[in-house]
Amino acid sequence: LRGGKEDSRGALVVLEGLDRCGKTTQSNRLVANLESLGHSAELWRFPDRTTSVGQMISSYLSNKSQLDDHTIHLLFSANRWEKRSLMESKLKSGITLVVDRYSYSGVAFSSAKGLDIEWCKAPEIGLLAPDLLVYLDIPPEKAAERGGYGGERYEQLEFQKKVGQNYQVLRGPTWKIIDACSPMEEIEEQLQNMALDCVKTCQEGKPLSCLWS
Ligand code: DGP
Ligand code: NA
Ligand code: NA
Repeated sequence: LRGGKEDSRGALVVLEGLDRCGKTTQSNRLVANLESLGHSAELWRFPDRTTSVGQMISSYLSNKSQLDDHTIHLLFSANRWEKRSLMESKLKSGITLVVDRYSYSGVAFSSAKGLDIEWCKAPEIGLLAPDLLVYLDIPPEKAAERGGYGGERYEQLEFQKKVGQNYQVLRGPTWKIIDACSPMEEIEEQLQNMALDCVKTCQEGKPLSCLWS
């Protein structure tokens, strides 16, 4: 059957936000909810620490290695590029991908160190653009109160404040904002409704596009 649901693609759904905004919990729930409604869905996250590039990133984040700010920026980007073709083939096979962090983290975190924002965006050009980008909005002070940070390199209030400002600079009209201080069940429901709309649009033939669009 051509032109029907059988050959429709999956949606690329990205969740962004400060550390401790609840992204990881919500992306897990979203995948479970989509699957229980009969959609094929997978949870992805960046950085993907399982690859060799990902292991360099993980070592840097846990302060076991030091790297120049530009170098680590390009490694984070390379980590997304090494998954790009798999990402495209999964989407084309009809699987919806729920991605915990993506290029927007790349730019917001690296530019918080003072790197030029356009320079930060450049290596992300050509990666797949999300069909839905959800920002879980939390004041940095509130995020810091949530059981404390885990002690990785960027998990400090002053740094997270800068990251939050950079997300504001990046924010475009297509971003969907959810108040991350709402009850968890409400966030889950809002996110599910947004994702279901998006999955439908993709099934109906919305083409894949690339960053930065
Ligand atoms: P997570 O595994 O989601 O806790 O992410 C690890 C940390 O790395 C978190 O503080 C956010 C940050 N991060 C994620 N992606 C990027 C990126 O592309 N570039 C930079 N500089 N930092 C990132
Ligand atoms: Na973290
Ligand atoms: Na996370």
